[in-house]
Amino acid sequence: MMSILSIIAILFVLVIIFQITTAGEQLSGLKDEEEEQRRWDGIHSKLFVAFLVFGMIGAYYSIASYSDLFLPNGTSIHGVLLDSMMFWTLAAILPIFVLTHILLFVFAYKYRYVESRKAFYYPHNKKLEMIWTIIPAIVMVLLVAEGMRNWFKITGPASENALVIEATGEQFKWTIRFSGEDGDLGRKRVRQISAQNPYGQDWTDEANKDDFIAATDIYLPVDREILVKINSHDVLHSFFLPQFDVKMDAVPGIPTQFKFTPTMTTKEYREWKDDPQAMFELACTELCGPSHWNMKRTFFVVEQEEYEAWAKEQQPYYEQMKAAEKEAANKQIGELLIDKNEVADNSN
Ligand SMILES: [Cu+2]
Repeated sequence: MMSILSIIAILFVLVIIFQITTAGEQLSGLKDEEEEQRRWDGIHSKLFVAFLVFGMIGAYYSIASYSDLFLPNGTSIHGVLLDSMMFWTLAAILPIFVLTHILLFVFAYKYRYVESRKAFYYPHNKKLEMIWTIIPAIVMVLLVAEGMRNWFKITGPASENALVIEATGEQFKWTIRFSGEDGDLGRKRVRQISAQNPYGQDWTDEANKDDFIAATDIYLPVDREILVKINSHDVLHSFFLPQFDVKMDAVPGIPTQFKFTPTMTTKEYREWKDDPQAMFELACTELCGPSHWNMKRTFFVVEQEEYEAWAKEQQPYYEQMKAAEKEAANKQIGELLIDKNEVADNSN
């Protein structure tokens, strides 16, 4: 036992001697390291400035060269409001963004380590803190207040003259129901959903009987307020009309709505875009499953008279359903008659 302890003690002393003899070397190594560190500090501080310059050029270049791909100017009344909000938000943020980034990167260069310079201790400045708290707070309140004002315009109750339509999202299509001649969308009940009544329209509500579902083409009148009631049958979808700055989630069990007024017909839009094939689009903008891409529809915006003529041609879903029921009943009667004749033939 003693021998083991002796060996450990000797080893311990040896380690101490080794440490003392190499301390000098380690100190000089530290000095080299410190010099190396300073050299890199200098390089880093210059790289900060280079990053600032290239970053700013890159940001400008990307805005300039991709601005064609940005959303088109609002072709609806509230779209113009949203665009102006976007403009004022950027007008408030951009100068501050540029200024603070210049200070951030230039200061990293300007105040890099210099041996002869000593750091200046500057812990507190009440005035400065007041300025950078109060001014952004006022700007934020103004931007949010304007946002709330526009939000209530978009989601608030529709005017008397508004056209009420309903968009139902499901995997993987949009169904657009129009309120028909009475201007009222009929009630729906989840429990009434069946193969013959896929949207659960309540046939005891008279308002349902003239509601029609747009089969292929969708027509909307120009310069008239349109209230879209949005809902979903299965998962989350999102009702998106990019050219009209309309976007609202379709949430199963929670009806949402969006009010907008198109100010440009498809014809005018085509002339404006200089593209005779240009169409207004409806898309789903919530990744909702494997055929999400397939939830696209196109639609026409036309003058009120043309819209009315189109709406008159549409057959209400109720009539379609009754016709199908009648046809099925006739077929059944036909089959029964054939059966009866066969029985009569056989007995002869
Ligand atoms: Cu979807």
